[in-house]
Amino acid sequence: MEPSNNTGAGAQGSAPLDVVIVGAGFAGLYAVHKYRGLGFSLRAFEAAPEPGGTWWWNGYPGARCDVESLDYCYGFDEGLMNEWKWSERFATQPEILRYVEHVVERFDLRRDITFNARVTSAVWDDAANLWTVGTSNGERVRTRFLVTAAGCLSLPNTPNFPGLSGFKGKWCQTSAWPKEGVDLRGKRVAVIGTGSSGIQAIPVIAEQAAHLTVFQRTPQFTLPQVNRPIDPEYEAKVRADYMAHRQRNLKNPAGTPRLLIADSAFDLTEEERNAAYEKKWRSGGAGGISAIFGDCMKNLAANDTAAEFVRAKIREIVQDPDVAEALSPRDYPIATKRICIDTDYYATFNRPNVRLVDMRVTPIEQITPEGIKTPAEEIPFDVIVFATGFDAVTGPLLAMNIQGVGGRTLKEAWADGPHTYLGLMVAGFPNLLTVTGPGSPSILINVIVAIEQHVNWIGDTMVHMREHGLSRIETDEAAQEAWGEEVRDVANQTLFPLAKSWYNGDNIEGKPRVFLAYVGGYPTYAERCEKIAKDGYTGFHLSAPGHAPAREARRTEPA
Ligand code: NA7
Repeated sequence: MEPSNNTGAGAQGSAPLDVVIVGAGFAGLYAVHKYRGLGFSLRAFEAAPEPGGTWWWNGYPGARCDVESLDYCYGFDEGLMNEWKWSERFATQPEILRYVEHVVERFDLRRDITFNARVTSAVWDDAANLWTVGTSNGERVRTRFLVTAAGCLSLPNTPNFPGLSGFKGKWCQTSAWPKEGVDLRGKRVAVIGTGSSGIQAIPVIAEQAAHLTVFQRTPQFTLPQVNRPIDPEYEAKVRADYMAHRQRNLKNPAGTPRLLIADSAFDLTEEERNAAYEKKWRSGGAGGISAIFGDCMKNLAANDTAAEFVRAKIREIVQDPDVAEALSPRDYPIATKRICIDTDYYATFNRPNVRLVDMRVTPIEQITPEGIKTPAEEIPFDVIVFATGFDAVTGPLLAMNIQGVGGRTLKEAWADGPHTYLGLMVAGFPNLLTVTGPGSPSILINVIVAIEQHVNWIGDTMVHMREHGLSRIETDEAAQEAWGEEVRDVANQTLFPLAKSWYNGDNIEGKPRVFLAYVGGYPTYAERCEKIAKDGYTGFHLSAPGHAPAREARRTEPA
């Protein structure tokens, strides 16, 4: 691991930095590249020893992206797009990390990143108009702008089952998978949790373990991923004009290729509709069964046609009708919990070494030294795998101990749930810019598209401020309340609020129930951000309170 060339920059007694970036995942890496290229002095801090963010931590068996490789990559540099070749339709976690490493090398990003350094505090100094950022390795640096790129799914939902500390076997989490790996061969393994991570891991673990028991609290809808080596014909078509492909995607709500075939599921006969679902089921790809018809996420009856199609598939695949029924979601509309895509998930329950425990019938009472106890039995295990997800979107921001104007903490400001303007700023926290923050499209779209738009918008804003001698940007309560209402309104026009889901914060005890993302789609959101900037930053206040103007632009184009 290369040390940061930048160690010590921004420390007390030296000139403050222009920007501190929190995180070196996809968002942080692009921010380092972009802002360096714009001539800002900067440092990034990353908790992990290597770049990659959530992809670095989530190394569980079967970890794989659920957006197609040709789309789940940066679009800011045509050379990078053209030179990197993906091997599979959906990249594995190791291949994504190889891509990340390539990007880091290509743009020489390592020198501005300090690894093994978690940001543990950020305190706003209203007189100096600066943030002081503290890290777990004991550094204190001052910076004009604080840009959080800490990821939406990066703070694990740590299991707190009674008795866990006394468990004599090994336990681990998909979200922090041991780098040395976990030998599951011949072991009695439990997996708790059946979200995307559990659903990807379960079929792979079933092949390794002597016996696998899956503890399911809520059944999930999942569709076949139909992963395969990249189709050379499709790849050639995309690569013939990769940038144009990317631009076309940006016109679609999710920032990925368009799947819509009709405004309503009822525009087609039942036979035609099921044929469309069947085609989607067979062709695989991102979980877009909900994107085929325009009313799937708005009309319960339309949604149920897709849900019932998948339930029929479960009955067809799973041999034991009781297990099939236990695996069939019935109490929330399809895709209102993040839809999963899998390789042989439902079929895995036909294996003789796999068993499903329905926690709605027999919940986990406690972990014992030997295994897991339910009201019906105690099951012995050698390994327990927690695939219990994340404190999504707000968790990583709140964990940083951010203190804004007057010492008010972000925790206090968000006691009743997150309040932001555009998911980018919070009233009372000047010069704090949150990449893919709550209230932005983030988790509902191809997140790399969301990241690039935010990083670019923030970069343009910092340049605008520099050019106009401005050093402080903030939003106000009125702007963020209006935005919050809009985010709520668009969510309430959909079926999303009907599910108990991490989208609403339901998975974390005590977390206020707020829909965490903007459902209005990428194009509407991005246009709004552009218009706001063009109109003179409506809803933001830009000023230069008692400070020398920011430095003149130093344009150093990246290599
Ligand atoms: P998810 O989707 O939040 O899934 C977590 C799973 O763990 C889900 O099935 C939960 O059940 C279950 N869970 C959580 N806490 C418990 C407890 N205490 N007991 C039993 N079961 C529990 O996280 P993933 O990591 O799978 O995926 C997150 C995202 O990463 C995914 O959407 C993709 O975008 C990539 P629940 O449904 O809450 O009843």
